[in-house]
Amino acid sequence: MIDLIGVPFDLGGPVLGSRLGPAALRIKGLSSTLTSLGVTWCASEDVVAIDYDGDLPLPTRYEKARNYLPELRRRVTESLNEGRLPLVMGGDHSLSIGSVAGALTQGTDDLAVLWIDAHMDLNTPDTTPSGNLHGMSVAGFTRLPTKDRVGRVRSWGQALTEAWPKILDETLCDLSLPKGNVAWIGLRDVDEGEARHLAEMGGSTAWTMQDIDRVGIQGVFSQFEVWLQNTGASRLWISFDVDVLDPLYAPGTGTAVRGGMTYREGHLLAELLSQLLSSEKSAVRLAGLDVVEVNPLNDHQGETARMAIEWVASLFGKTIMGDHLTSQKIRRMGGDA
Ligand SMILES: [Mn+2]
Repeated sequence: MIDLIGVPFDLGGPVLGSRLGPAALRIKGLSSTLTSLGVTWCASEDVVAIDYDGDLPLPTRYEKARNYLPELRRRVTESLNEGRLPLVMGGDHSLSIGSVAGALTQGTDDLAVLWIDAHMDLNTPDTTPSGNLHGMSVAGFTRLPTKDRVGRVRSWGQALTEAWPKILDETLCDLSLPKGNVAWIGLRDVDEGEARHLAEMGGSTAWTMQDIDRVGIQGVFSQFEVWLQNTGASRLWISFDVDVLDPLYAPGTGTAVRGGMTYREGHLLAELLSQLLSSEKSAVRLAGLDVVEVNPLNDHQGETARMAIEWVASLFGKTIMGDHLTSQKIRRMGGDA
């Protein structure tokens, strides 16, 4: 049973509109797609209300994030305690501080996070060029330390310096993900500070678009499987930012970067994950899933929301032939399946 948890919050990023992401995913048929795959689901109320118009200054945005993130952790925890699988619909990527915090309540060392994104989201208050929380999520749930003073020239510096530890303390309590348990796939827009931070992330590993160009998704995935096994993790949280796809396929997002995955590369990744996480040979199971940064205001006729739903369907086992057709085909070929 999947819990669909909506997070209509977009104040973690510079471009507003992903607050409409959960609505777009619902309208384009996320739940009916799950039903068609035989997956049962349970709709839950949105974690946060859209109780503001337009834009808000960064200090107010931090306060708003501080309010909703502990509530998201509570919802995800509740879902996992009930033995269900949380599917968190964003909203911007800052929500992962809350969703991963929820997964951490079930154990820390046995959890790994797969960050499928054009961006690392590994800035700390002293390295972020913009002050936007959606670029700091991984640094947040791994509790990466802030080393330097935040530059005084930045108007939001003081507010972020004060808000950041409060956000983390109130959302994560004393939990954090082991620094070696993060894998990135699809990177192509990395800040200087984030690249430096990777060296402090233990065995965490990043596969960029160049790696995908060189060895293909299949090659990257094989390396990821070895990495995952070496972490010793038995639960995988997948955080899927739609901007990992090229803007040709996913224009409806806030921080689109060209040179991304093709539609088929994205699907092959989902299909390989599906096989791994459902295989009897694998000890790793899916802990939960974020689908973030769908921004209907930048979209063309809902195609990004539709792409995200199709990606989720592949992750949950949809194949081109379908299991039924596949076994028919094997029988036709003389096999006895
Ligand atoms: Mn991103």
